[in-house]
Amino acid sequence: KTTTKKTAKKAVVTETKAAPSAAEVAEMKAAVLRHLNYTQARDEGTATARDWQLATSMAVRDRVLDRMIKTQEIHNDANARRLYYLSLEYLMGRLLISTLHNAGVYAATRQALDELGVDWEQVRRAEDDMGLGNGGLGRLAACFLDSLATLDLPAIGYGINYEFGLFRQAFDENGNQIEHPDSWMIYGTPWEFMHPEYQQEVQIYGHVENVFDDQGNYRPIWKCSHTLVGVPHDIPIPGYGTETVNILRLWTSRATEPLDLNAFNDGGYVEAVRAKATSETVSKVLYPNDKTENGKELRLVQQYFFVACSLKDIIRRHERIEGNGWHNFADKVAVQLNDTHPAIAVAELLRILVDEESMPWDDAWSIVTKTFAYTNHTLLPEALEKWSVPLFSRVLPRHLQLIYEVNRRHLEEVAAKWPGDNGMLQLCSLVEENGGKQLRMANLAVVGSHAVNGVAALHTELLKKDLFPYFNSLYPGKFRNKTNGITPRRWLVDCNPRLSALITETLGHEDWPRNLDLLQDLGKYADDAAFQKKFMDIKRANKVDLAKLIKELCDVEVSPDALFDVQIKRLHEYKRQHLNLLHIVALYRRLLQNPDLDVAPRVFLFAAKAAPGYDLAKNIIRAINVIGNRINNDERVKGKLKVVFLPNYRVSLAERIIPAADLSEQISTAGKEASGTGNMKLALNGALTIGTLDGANVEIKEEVGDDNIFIFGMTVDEVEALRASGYNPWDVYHADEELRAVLEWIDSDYFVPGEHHAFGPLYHSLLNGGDPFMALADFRAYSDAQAQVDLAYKDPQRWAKMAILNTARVGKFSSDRTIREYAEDIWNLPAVPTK
Ligand code: B1N
Repeated sequence: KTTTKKTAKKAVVTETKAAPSAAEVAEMKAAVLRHLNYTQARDEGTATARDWQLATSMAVRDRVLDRMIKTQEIHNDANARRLYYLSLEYLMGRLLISTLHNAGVYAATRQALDELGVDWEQVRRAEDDMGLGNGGLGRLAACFLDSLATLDLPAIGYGINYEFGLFRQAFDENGNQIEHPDSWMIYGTPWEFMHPEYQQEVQIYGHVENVFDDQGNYRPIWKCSHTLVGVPHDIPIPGYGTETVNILRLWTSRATEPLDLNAFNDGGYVEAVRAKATSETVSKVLYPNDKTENGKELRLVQQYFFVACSLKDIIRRHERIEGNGWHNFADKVAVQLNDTHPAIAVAELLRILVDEESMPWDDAWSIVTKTFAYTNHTLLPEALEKWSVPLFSRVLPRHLQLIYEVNRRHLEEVAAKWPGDNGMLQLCSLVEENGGKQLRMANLAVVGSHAVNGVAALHTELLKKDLFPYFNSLYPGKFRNKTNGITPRRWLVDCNPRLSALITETLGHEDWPRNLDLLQDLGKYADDAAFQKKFMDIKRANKVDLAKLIKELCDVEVSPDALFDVQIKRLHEYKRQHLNLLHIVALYRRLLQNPDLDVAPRVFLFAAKAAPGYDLAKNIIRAINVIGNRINNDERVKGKLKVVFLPNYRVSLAERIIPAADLSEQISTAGKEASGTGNMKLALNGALTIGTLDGANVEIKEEVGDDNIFIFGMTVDEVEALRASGYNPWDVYHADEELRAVLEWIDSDYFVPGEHHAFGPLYHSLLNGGDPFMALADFRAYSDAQAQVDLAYKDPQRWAKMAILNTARVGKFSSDRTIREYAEDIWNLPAVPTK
């Protein structure tokens, strides 16, 4: 047990906000102490960091709750149109700091804790991340919630309250990834409120019978065999600089009460409890797969469970105000599908309207398509969800029938547009017939929505041209672009207080976190030596902090004067962490051959989780760990090169790395990264991008200008052309002597003495495996671009100017801009002021 009373001097605090009033501070102090005493049952003398963290969280929570209740009242009274965001993932991270900032009590609370003698750093660190997502898709949902509330848009997020979020990552002594369960809520969380009064029952499994109803009509009836109960847990989502507090509603699965009485009477009490426990597994654990094969029954049950609970909740809310008001349902309800994970909602709403409300098909279908819109997040074929028909018909037999009927009507339209074209029918069908029959959820989502969007300009073009050309001509205008964004609150105000204070001081106002385009004005100071010094001193201070963390976590010493070169994102072949590694090994080799080589000292930082079943990704993690370790301990490189793999990448770790980054690695194979959002966070914090023309990198280049970014490698067209001409990685291997040496070195037992071909899987994927993501084809261009980076870094004025211009020019990538575009172009959603 650690107590957190501070012994040493006061920490130096850079505050963004004007100093709080004494009354505010006193009020906060009292609130924290009250919760410490009466919620945590502690006194100041015995309180742990966790006690203080909880007491502080609850003190600020109280304020937010008042506003949340008021916001909901205003939305209900105004009968406001609402946006419902359906997502299987929300990567919220920690909530204390963001809530303090958004509620406007950050400074007062910091001072209150200071006066209480509590170490803020320990309090901050005591909070577990809420890690209910895999990566970019889940974090995007979290940024969107922040922007929706900040823009006073009435919105509710729906998802699953996973008991276990994304696994915690550790490394074993051989550098291999080990997964540990993330039991983030084992001791409860201050941010969630259970609402049993709004629980929903959901039917599942069973079969369909055809029976006569009481009007003498023959109709299919779904006889379900299982019932699940969803209990909502609400998390308040306060906007920044507004009184609006929206809600994130996450469902926990429970069995129906009471226990199965037949089993109980038969002496099957334990069996009945077991069945209850099975129902409760539905919300147990987040699938840790980012774009790899899913297809598991439990995953389908999760999807249906949360979609069915959410739709019932939406309908309940609508009926409470409107009575039986289907006529204006689509006027009041907009539902956004975050990828195809909630696409079953299309069939579920149709089922409710047709089966339960006995609505004519065409009327029902019109409500469905007016209600839904779908965001596509990837073109990778392995990530496009498909459900085997036999599995689907067991879990959702009635939905299967309805989807077949949707398909029958849809294919009539297709046949009318392309008469006699069987190939077109096959492409457009909701059912894939090759191999075992499978339902194509992306096709269902496209057909069942009025708008479909990609997440960056390039991605949307490829969506229209390569993935869905036939749907694009069948439905002109349905496809739109909505370039992703990030919330500047978490990704600048909260995570980089030093830079935030400098920006506020320089611009002379605090409007920029709500209007990020105002950062443009910093451009004036890009050449100003005094400003450059302040900007780079802040970068250095952030690097000092990160260096301490690296020492703590990895026991590696790094110099804050070295170039911090970071690649932080999920581990996936298309993101090409292995291209980065090949270049590191080439640099190492150059340094061994010429110890006096004039290169700026560099620290290569990685952080990434691999899906537990993705063996090649895990082999790459091991290679980076092992090779890094060898390099770090080789005296001959004289500290010019360090390689660090920070364990357990997550939102709160990103918040430590990003403010300290000099260089941002965005090196995916062109055409494969739909957007990326880490690229935006890093640029906003003054890191320069080295990247391919992929995803949102293209738009970052447009914004910051060609002189302030390092672009290299093949374009989408060049990638396609090379593939079409028959790409053979052995050709590159034979033509590039250095690359050949690097690959053979990696495959030797130099890095793992005594173990042959420790990185065989990596070596073989790059050569005999055909190098599917063309790392070798881009190697030389990448290495040349890295040489340009080295040159630029050796010119501190030039680097400072470039870094400042990055921060100044990426205002476009605020998620406020993204959400405004969705609200205007897709949701038709007016703001409802709460002040
Ligand atoms: O979504 C992000 C984009 O910025 C990234 O480029 C994109 O890779 C990411 C199946 C996914 N696409 N698809 C997923 C996640 C979980 C899962 O089970 C697919 N994630 C993305 C935000 O648009």
